[in-house]
Amino acid sequence: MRQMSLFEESTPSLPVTYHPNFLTTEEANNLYQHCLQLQWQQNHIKMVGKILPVPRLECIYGDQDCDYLYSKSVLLKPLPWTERLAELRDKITAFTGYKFNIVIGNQYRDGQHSIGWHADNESSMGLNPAIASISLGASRKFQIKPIGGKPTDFWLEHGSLLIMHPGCQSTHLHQVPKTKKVVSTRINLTFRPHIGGNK
Ligand SMILES: O=C(O)CCC(=O)C(=O)O
Repeated sequence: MRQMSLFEESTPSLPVTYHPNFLTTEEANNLYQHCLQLQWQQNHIKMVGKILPVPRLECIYGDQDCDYLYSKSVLLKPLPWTERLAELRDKITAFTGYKFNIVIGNQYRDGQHSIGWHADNESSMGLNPAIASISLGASRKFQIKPIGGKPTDFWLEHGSLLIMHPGCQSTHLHQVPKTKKVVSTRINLTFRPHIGGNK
């Protein structure tokens, strides 16, 4: 297993590392085609007394009994790992040393698809989870900031891996903002641990 230094290939003050060529272009192209066939769903979220569509499509694959509830209103129930997703999970574990039980997919079909400022701090992932994020398709701006601080921007490219290391979700928020620019589809896969329960 390859040992990584925490801030390799990234901004030294942030608890993330960015690996732009984690997958070759051919691997990324093939994986993108596979991901288009996954079971994407339009979920709805309860916010300020309203039920609103989540501004992106989502899917989840993973181990049995690893249901994932976020924002106290969206419950994702994993389908069994596909062979390709399980292979990718194992490749990321071999690279990082981190283990994962689920992968949540986000599909951003245009610039209005987005995810707002948040931390992935659901207790079902345990304390201080590491989250590994693969990007496929169009590049989108990803922003991360210390809570109460200023954002740093990354352009997450086709075939890249961004790792949010343990502690990141307690100290930092991140988002993929909307954009008025014309952008084609981007798929994001976040590999996460799961310790049971869905709270
Ligand atoms: O699409 C991305 O790069 C970020 C996804 C994300 O923030 C999340 O799933 O919590």
